[in-house]
Amino acid sequence: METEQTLVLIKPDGVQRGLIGEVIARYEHKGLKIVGMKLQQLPRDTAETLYAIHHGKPFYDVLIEFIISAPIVALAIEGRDAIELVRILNGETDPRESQPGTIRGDFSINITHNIVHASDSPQSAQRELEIVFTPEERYKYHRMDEAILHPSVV
Ligand code: FUP
Repeated sequence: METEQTLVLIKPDGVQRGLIGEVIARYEHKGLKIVGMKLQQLPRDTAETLYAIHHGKPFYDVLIEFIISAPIVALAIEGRDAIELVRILNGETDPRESQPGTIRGDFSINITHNIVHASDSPQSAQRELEIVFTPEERYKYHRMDEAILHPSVV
């Protein structure tokens, strides 16, 4: 178990459907720590940098137009195994394959409008966090429940 940070974007559909609080609560209630957060309409060049890996794929243009169409909420999330835990909480990329209880399984039915983005590896987390957040925008603090969440290390 390693303490990691990961980038989450609550996509325009999550913001426009009033799901910001619901989505953030899922991560907070799990025991993960929000260390950075901002509402921002992504400039096109930032969106293209974030999704560079998908450039040239059939869904790329639709994905870019969608992600810049309204504000997103960017979250820097920290915790033990945060990268994997956040992706489990999010569910499968295609909401039709996502289990109930996951964010995508509970709130979406369309692969483009799938509510959330999350980094998929330590390398992509570092790259994506640095695109969206300056170092000063990621804060250090303790949650009051850390001793209960992680009893073995206290
Ligand atoms: P994820 O890591 O779950 O966000 O998924 P990907 O990085 O593979 O895909 C990024 C986004 O591209 C998805 F959130 C939605 C979109 N996408 C499609 O529209 N169609 C596809 O077949 C795959 C991805």
